Amino acid sequence: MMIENMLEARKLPHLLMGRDGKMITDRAQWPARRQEIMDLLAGEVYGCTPPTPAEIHAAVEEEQRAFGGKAMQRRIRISFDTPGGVYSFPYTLLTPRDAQKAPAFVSVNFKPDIPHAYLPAEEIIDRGFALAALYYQDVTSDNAQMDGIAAMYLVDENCGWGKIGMWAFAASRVMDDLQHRPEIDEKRVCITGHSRLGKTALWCGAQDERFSMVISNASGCSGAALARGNKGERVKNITDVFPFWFCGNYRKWADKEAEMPFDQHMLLALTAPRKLYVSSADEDAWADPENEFLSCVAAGPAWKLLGGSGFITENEMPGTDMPLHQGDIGHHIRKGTHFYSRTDWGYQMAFREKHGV
Ligand code: GTR
Repeated sequence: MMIENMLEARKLPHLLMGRDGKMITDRAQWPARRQEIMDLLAGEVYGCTPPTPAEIHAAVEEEQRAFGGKAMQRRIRISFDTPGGVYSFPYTLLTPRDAQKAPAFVSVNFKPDIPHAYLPAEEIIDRGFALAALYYQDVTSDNAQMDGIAAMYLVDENCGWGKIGMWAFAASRVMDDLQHRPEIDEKRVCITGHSRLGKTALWCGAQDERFSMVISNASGCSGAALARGNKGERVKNITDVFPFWFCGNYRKWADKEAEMPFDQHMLLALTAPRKLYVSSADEDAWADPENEFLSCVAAGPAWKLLGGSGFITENEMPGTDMPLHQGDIGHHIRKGTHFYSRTDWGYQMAFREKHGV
């Protein structure tokens, strides 16, 4: 089936129609529309993010050479004031030897280990990128417990932030620190994550425009994939099993996707005009590669409105391992299952090199 027919069947809420029903046709109207979308997604999906701390403090706790001297590895603790007192968490920064103004990844990770199966740290260093690795459960646990950063703020039961919002907030504090490090090019910092942490990367990059690029690897439901017409995980599945990832309001949309005043293409559009990358795997039906792809197509007009190229694709789904790297939105479908593979990293780094972001 042709892409436009597939999209039409999903009856998405219009990205470029304001809540007043008027079409957005001029780039000057985008900031207001962007804010409407942000408020919708904060209020109905991820919850409201607390204010940015006035300042953070970063202390290097450990420093050593890594990968046979190719990189410098630093363990850095970030602290800042919250309503509940000073809060701190650690992250690890790897910089290529003698790096000055290196482009960087902020990677939100499932494991504290460096490297690990999803995080080919040495290969990343070898291509000249710095890597800021944040272990998500150093920020708060991946369950309903209000521990870590969750304990530091009052959380409204309907629209208070969920865990995705908390991990995203921490990644922005890592960005606060990277901005002051001479080894890092603060204009070329990309946030990435896989699956639930791909959802986190998207929400972080949506809110924090200092990131020049945002990567979603297999983020699926409540990440890159459209909810309407989703053949994998649905809002009901995800809010039954992982209600704590979101604000309380999100549950009310279970089995009511068609009535939602938003869909996930709007989340993707919040990255515009910066670069976005969406990767999927062909056997990862739960994340629904088709709905991740269509979401990119539906988000593209935001980039076009702002004078960019958007998503450049043929009028049909691309095959596996046929990366689309021409436009502002990069995309590939890897052969295989739910995973963050070296193949994915390789395509994503190639896109960054091609576009200089
Ligand atoms: C699944 C969840 C997905 C995805 C995945 C993961 O169980 O249903 O939304 O986030 O976990 O994070 O690996």
